[in-house]
Amino acid sequence: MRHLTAALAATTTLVTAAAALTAPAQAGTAALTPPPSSPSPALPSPASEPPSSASVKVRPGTSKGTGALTPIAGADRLVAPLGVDPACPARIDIGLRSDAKKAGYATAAIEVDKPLTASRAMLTSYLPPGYELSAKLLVAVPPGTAEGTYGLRLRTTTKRSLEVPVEVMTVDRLDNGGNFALRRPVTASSQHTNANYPPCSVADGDRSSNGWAGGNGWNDATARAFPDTVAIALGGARQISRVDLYTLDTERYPAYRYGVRDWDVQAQVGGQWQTVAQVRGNTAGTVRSDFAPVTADAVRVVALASNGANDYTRIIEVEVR
Ligand SMILES: [Ca+2]
Repeated sequence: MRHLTAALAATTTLVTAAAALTAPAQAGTAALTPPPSSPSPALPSPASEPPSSASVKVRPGTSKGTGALTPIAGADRLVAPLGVDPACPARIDIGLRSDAKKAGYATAAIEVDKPLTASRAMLTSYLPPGYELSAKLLVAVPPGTAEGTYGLRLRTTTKRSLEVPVEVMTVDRLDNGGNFALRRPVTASSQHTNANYPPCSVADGDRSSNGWAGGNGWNDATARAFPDTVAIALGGARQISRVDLYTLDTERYPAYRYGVRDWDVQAQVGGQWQTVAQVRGNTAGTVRSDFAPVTADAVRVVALASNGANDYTRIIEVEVR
């Protein structure tokens, strides 16, 4: 069964990678995403796009001609917090670089120490010399996993391997950089039927809109109906005076059309929500709100209006200091 699953995964990957390589003038990192289309009210919501976490990207380069196939990772370690919403697992970019003389199939097996689980068991594609292949890998930490360091390994068919330590720790032990919201529990007024927009993604530590439709931002479920709310528990009473909101903002989906326009920032003080900041008429991707310090155990964003025709609330990240 395991063999069959791997074979199926490999087939799917080959098809997508082959499509990427034949796309004209699209050999860059965005090869697998559709070409940008001009923004118009008729555009479907980005919420209808497939998850980018499932895609494999191919990047051109120059082969050193050594014949080697080298496993690569986007970071030298991965921190995987314990007890977080399973809809927002730890993520890392993994890939393969080919220094072959000729094009061929590049394959790596992906192994992770139990009880952790990885979203794919294999990475494979037809790869020209000098090209790099990359994909997002999700690493899940089951409840009850002991804290500590676990191994994540990429093994190629040419016997090269790369080990990335996965550090499992409680949220309280994370280096949050002063952001009290990081990896804390998130609740939202609604959740899109597409599972790629989970509320927990607004506190996953990833501010980049490039992860949109890949599990890195919240899209509510009630188009043209406001308010929409997303609340983050802070893990205890914290003195706070600043909230940074990152709304959807990419070249294809700019904030002035797809981002949140009007919202209130509220802090829960002594069990009561109080408005500490208001933003109106926003067209930017990032907005910082400073306010007089309050001691709060939760923060919520009350979205009142969005820019653009689809009128969803789309939030990539909320940071609280
Ligand atoms: Ca995020």
